Amino acid sequence: MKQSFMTLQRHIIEEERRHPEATGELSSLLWDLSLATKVISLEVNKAGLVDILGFTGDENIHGEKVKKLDMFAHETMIKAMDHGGHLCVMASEEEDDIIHIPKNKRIGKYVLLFDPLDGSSNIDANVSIGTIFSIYRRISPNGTPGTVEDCLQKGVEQVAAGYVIYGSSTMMVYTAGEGVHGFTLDPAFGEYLLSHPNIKTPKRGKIYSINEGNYKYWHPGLKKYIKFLQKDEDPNEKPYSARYIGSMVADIHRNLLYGGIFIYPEDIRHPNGKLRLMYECNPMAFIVEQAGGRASDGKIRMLEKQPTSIHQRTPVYIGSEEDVLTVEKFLHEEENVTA
Ligand code: P6P
Repeated sequence: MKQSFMTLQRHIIEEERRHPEATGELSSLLWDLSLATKVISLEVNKAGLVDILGFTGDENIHGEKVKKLDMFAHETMIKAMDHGGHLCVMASEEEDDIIHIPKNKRIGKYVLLFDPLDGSSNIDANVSIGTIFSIYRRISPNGTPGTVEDCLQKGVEQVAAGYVIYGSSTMMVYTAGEGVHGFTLDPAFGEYLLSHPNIKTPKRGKIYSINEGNYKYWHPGLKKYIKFLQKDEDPNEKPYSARYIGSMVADIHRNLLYGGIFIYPEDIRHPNGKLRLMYECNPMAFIVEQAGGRASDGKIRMLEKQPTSIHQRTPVYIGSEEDVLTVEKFLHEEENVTA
């Protein structure tokens, strides 16, 4: 059935209409965000042409400094978001400290955390990468500058979260707590059009995504789980397929649509894994749960973890509900055995 011609803006307004108490601030915030991602998408999609377009190393044909793409994305997000009057504070993967709203700008009631360009090390290989964002209501007094505490709320307090994947097409996937919806950017006229309404992820998948190069560092329970997926013991059972792009947004987006599990575990070298809680795992967990999936650190529901620092890392097991429940069981049994 042909999708109705629904733009992201129209969709956000219709979602908002379902909440009479809504002031429209969240809608304008999401709208400003979508604008920033269109600018980033333009730059990401011409990155491969840098040498051809006359960029000489660190300067472009206008003599402007050519920035690393993730720094460009970081600065674009700040430029697009710091004057809309909807935010009291921001935090970015690219900035150690919290990012205050400029003094002469109105301070709003929301908090934005983001990874401006996750997976950017892949860009030279033309691999899909993405922007991830997470939005909270402030907890500090209205009208005052936002604080670190505003940025350290449990994931379950998020009011909206989403990602934009810059791949064969640019697509924004977001949730405001009422389902997950995907919009594909039509570059012809720069609109995000609803292409994946109300995304639901399969309860069990047939794909697992993990960097198997780290096998020797894994804990025994995880090793047993991966062998279980490879159906080592059951000659008649079809094994899961291994799919790992090495770009979190791309791996999770594929598993969201097809089903499956993405894992970046703790291991003997990194007790907290590699990925960040506040602007990678929590927003992805909100989205996956809203799509009927599950996300944890192997023990605790991801959205229930109490953050202690903006850039803290966490192990992450995320995707189809039954797959995540199964790996949690393997990890729990191993813990009991070794306890
Ligand atoms: P590894 C990309 O650098 C990233 O932050 C995520 O997007 C991705 O899932 C992960 O790291 C890949 O890490 O150690 O497997 O290369």
